[in-house]
Amino acid sequence: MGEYCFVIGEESEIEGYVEDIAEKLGEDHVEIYDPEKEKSFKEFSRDFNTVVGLGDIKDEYGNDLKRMAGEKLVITEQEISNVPSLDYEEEIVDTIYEKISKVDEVYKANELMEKVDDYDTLGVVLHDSPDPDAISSGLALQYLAEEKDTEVNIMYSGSINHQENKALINRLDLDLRKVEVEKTEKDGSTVYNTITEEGDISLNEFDGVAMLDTTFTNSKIMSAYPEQEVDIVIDHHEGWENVEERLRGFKDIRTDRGAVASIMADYFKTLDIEPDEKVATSMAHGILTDTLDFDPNSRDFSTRDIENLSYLYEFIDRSSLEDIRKTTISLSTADILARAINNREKKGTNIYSYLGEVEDTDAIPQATDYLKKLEGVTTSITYGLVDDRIRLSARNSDIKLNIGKELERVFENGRSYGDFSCSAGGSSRKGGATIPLEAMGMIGEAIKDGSDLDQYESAIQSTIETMLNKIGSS
Ligand SMILES: [Mn+2]
Repeated sequence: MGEYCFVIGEESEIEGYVEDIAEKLGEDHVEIYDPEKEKSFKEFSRDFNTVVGLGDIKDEYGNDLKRMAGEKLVITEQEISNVPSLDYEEEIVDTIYEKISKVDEVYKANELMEKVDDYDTLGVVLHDSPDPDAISSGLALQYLAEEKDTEVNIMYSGSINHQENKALINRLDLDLRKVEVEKTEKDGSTVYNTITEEGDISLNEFDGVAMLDTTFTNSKIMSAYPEQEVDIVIDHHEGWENVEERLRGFKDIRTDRGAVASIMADYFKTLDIEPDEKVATSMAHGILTDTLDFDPNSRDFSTRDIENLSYLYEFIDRSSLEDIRKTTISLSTADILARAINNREKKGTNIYSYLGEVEDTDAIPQATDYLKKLEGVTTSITYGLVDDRIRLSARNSDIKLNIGKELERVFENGRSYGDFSCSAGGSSRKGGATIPLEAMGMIGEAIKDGSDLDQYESAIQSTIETMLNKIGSS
């Protein structure tokens, strides 16, 4: 099913550009209505988010076009007539594309607000040990939800250790709920309890559940609710395939974005709601952190992320943002960075490092960035043991290598892991993987039986390293 349905006016000059526009929008997302072949337009268009009418509305068919596309969107030839000349094909395609993608954002933003309006209370789950992007996106949703009198509770599990996160929370006095996930065996099956400092909490007590900046695999809270369906998902990560049955409402995944905070900024802009200083400052910090200050060697981001940052700058408190960003490295992070250096293994221009048990998960990507800076390194990978899983992060600047795809190949397709699924992926420049210990055969068995983890560390390390040695070998 396509997302966009195109209706093209008779003898329209725009027709010549349709193919290029469709390619830009992603051909899977576009279908063109053919009045000769198809069922009635009304029936045909029902399945689409966006109906785009393209053509000349001055001619007789123009009225039909308007009627057919209804309220949704009609782009007329007159509207693009200010494009200098029809020779500027690319410019015409871009103009039309921009109009179409913006209208989609209007729908998305309105759809989100309608969805939020359905609930009196909304539980918002962030990824474990949330980073500034996750935290600020939670705040942004909370702020937007106030418009609908919906109460938002922002929850996370793991810890907030990263120096910049602590500064963000303290300086802006943010209110997040830390949730401990306790695993117990009862009558042969696993039971999870989710507990906060104020007592037990259950996702079921909220009218709606949202996930921000996290997939199912990166949230311990969600793993405690394997049956839980989710009402609102906003994310920029891969990994949303094969979970459709758990999503029952609003879904906005934009993998070309550097930060979820940037998607949230789109909503503010589109809905014409101004963020307050606290929300805007956190969001700016979220975008800057997730894009590593727009470092083209490290992260993927789009020009929209930059536009959104400058939009947020109108509302931020500059001195707070400065304070948050110039905080020093915490001792626990420094310790992880030291381990990354000490345990490094160099294979050609690749560098790997096992970080041991890691509590401060934010330190893992920081360690990867750090190793990447070493002379002669094109690809850096660090991994650490976080509770019962290995968390791995990768950075790459070797243009011959797509590290996200390689991790996916090595850890997902190459698994012999029974029922336990690893998640792995990313882009050409950065990637990550989560590998449950249970997936690691003998090691998993032994650890489940309660054996001391220490004696398996070298086995874990060599297992992962064997996998990593396959990178770039296909
Ligand atoms: Mn993010």
